[in-house]
Amino acid sequence: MGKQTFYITTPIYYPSDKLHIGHSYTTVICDAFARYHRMAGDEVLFLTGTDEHGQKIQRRAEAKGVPPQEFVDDIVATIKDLWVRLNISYDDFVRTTEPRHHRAVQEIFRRIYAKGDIYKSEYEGWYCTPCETFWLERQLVEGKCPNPDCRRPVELTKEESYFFRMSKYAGRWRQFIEENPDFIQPASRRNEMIKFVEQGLEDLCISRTTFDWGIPVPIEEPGGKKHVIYVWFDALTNYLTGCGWPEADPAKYEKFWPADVHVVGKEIVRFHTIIWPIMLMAADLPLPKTVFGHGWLVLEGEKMSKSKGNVIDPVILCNKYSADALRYFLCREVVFGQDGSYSEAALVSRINADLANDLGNLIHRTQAMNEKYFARIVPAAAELPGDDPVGRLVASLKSLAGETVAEYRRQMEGFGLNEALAAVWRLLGRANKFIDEAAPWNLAKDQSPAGRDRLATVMNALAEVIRIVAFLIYPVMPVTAGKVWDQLGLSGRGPVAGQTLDDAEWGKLPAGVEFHRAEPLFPRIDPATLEVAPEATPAAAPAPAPAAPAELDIADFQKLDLRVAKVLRAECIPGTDKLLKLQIDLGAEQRQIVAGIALHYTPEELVGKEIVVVANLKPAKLRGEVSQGMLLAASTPDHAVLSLVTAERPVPPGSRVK
Ligand code: ME8
Repeated sequence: MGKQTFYITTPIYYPSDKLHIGHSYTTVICDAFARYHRMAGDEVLFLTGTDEHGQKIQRRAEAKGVPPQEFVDDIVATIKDLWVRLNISYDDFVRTTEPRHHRAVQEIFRRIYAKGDIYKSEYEGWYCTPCETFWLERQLVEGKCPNPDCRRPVELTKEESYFFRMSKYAGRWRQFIEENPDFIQPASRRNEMIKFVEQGLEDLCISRTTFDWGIPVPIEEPGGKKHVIYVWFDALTNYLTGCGWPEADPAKYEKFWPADVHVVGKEIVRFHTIIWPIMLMAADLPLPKTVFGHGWLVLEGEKMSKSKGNVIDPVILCNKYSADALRYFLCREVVFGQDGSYSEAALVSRINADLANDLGNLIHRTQAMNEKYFARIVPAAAELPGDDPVGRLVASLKSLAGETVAEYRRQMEGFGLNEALAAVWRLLGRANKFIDEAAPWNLAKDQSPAGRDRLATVMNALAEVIRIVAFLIYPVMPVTAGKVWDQLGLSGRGPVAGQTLDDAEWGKLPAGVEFHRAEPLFPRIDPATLEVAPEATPAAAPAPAPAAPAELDIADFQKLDLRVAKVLRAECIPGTDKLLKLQIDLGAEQRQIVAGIALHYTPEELVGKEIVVVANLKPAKLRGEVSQGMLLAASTPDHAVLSLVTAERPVPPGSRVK
């Protein structure tokens, strides 16, 4: 039998700004499913990308004074860098500005046009640029965008446009939804979509003439008028581009289309479950099997979003806690499909409880005992008599391990990611308890052959559980799984990434492997060190300015020794989310300063910058680090934006600022 295929996609994100942990959430989850399916033996296509056209991007580029292509190129580079940091194993990345994508979009447009389902008319209605969505007058809420997460002003739009005859397909859509109850998941979103269509399906405006940052409509216009294709019509087609449609790679298309699942946030389920399937119906192409609309990561009750400015930078969290810890948190904390809150305290508590304690301790304790009792070589299990209490404990652990693998597979096949992890953690909990119940330290006192057999069987069982757990955590924590694999002396069998899940079966631990000593996987984090106490807030952490600053004599001002300094190195300080430690060159000397700017700048961005520092400030200690000076930065009143004061032209480090 040939391999099964599995085609999974993320939304393609707008490169209008750097991405935040909401976007990382979707992408990490898709990565975990992609890795799971590869390990389960499927041939996987995992697609992500960027949605680069449209009025929103064009305006952002104009505001920055750069051509749109240059604008998106810069942001796409940061997005790809983020995916490297988070170990995202995508197989392809579609940028909608690529020629292969232009061909796909123009082809689907042509096909639907040839069928008579695209026609020209006049559009008059409302447009929300941040959401890139057309709205009817009756849909607006108090004259604003009805999207509850947006509610921004809409613009009256009147222009000649092409329309997609969606209304014609309402009946077919309804029939499809009834015949394919699993197409929209979770079920609650399905009901919402049915209700939406029941209110009446309008034809959709699919071209714009008032700006030009888009894919041209592939139809000769009488007066040479230029229409560009509506950005959602363009973006949705990426899922076909990514599998080689229409002519780039027909074999790939045959193999992978229709997609197994499009994973999207709940706010864009409507585009994916109404517009997209109808586009495919009209183009006579098969429909994807599932659209999964997950919930939002919320911060203090509000959706995290770029426009609200309440976003958390995943790069900072990766640097502080490791990509695996963040990935685990995102996959475990939120029930897939529902909203979930993000807080750093919750992340730290998951690291301490689940990773340092449950997982880390099991491995550490097992390794230490194995070293003590068997000189690091994992012993073979013995046949213990049926009534042996230790034998019974091992049998029960073995049976739970088997059930866990089965439950894990079932959950992963059905998008139950956090349930799958919960099952693994139940096994870890049981294994930790098993150590206390089997008490190897007592068994070790019995030096008879029967006593040695018992001890060997217990140590073998623990190593077996750890080996199986390495498989099961791999999709979510690939680096950690690799470390566990190596620690267990299994690197000779190839990397954990190349293993197949069929080997996650009790008894497949090779004989004679050496369980190595290693650094703790996840050192415990002291929650008390989480936030910087207000009195310790260092230089440049934005503080509200006094209402009326007192006037100074020039002599007072001259007391300040302001200097230009070049940043030589920068790094995060573990246990804080705001502080960075900088080594700076002041010309005559090098110094260390600590600055509260980690939420606004990554260490890498700072290196090489010529900043301005107060050089004659008394040294202070922050989080145990000496700070010899203070850097200057400007901040908006809401602290959302922080901007370093830098030297406008290159001057030698140490130059006086007057
Ligand atoms: O909508 N919680 O792009 P986008 C969870 N270009 N997920 C979140 C989130 C949050 N707080 N914030 C964002 C677009 N996301 C279109 C998509 S697809 C053909 C075109 C995730 O940059 C979630 O997956 O606004 C959401 O759907 C997506 O990012 C929106 O990204």
